Amino acid sequence: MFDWTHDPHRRFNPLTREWVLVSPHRTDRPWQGQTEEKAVDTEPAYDPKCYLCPGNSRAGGVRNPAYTSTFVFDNDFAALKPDTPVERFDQDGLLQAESEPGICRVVCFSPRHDLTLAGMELASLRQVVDTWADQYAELGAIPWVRYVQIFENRGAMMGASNPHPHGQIWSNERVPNEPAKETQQQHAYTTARGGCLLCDYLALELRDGQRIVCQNEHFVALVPFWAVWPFETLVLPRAHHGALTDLAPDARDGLADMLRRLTRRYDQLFQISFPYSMGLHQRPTDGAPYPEWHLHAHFYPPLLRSATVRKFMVGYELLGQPQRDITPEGAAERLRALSE
Ligand code: H2U
Ligand code: ZN
Repeated sequence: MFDWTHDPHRRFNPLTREWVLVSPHRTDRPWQGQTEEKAVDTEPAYDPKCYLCPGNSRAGGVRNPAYTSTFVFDNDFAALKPDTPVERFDQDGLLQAESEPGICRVVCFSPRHDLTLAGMELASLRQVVDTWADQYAELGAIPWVRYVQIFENRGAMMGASNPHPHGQIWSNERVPNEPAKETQQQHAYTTARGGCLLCDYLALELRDGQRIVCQNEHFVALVPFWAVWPFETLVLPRAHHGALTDLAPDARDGLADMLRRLTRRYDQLFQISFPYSMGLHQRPTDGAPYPEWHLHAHFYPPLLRSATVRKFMVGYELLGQPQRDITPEGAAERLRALSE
């Protein structure tokens, strides 16, 4: 008899059409490989050497204002530039390249150097949500900007350059790979079956319950059935909204509350300020309506079994397909057991 909690199997991600291998029987295998340094989290409220703290100078000499809530500025080392000249290259369809204009910004979540999303007050988190919504609207309104990617790299393990609470926004002319796959898949689902892929998925998860982590009136956090990272989560609005700008004030409060509750749970899992990459996926901003698009946030944390042992995406993951040991249901159960 096949046992889903023990026997190897693969699961389908309907947002990307990709499969993930699940090998639950391996969860107890020994680990003698690399361990991470356990981060010591004693940051001052203000760091005179931090390039994100209020009033300090950034690389290149610009001085930050004495900001008191959120603060947005153009990235001094932007990966994309708005005035990139238009160029295209195509050799036999095998060598293709095209110029890519874009705008990159940095968003400081708080003037306090020592805070994280988990430690911020609800009202300040709501400011972050409003700032993201305003940036999505402002950048998305630029005629050539077709996609606005809001994200946060949290923790040195994820490549964050600074503990000061901040995220980034990259907006560019062509929809990047991940949201392009999701656009295609949500559209195909609506065309074939009517309804919305993520509305239907959320209804199913709420009936089932075993992958739900926490919920409030407006948002639900769950470990998706097809999660790749051990403690990956998906944050979904209960109502069908395609972008942050569609959220009414009470739903924005709901998102702020969900971010706080989820990150507080994460911090308790291994008793450290939990590293992750998180980002919002919203409808493209090329002017088409995208009625099938359902706003959501992905959290991709790298840690596997403790503060010092991380999941590597190597070998079979790189060459074959992603693989996980602990089941999504087991991960959800552990996250659910923690307090907020
Ligand atoms: P990360 O921690 O996710 O790398 O984000 C910090 C960003 O801040 C990074 O993209 C930018 C870097 O380019 N930055 C500035 O814009 N100005 C500075 O003075 C230093 C860092
Ligand atoms: Zn700082």
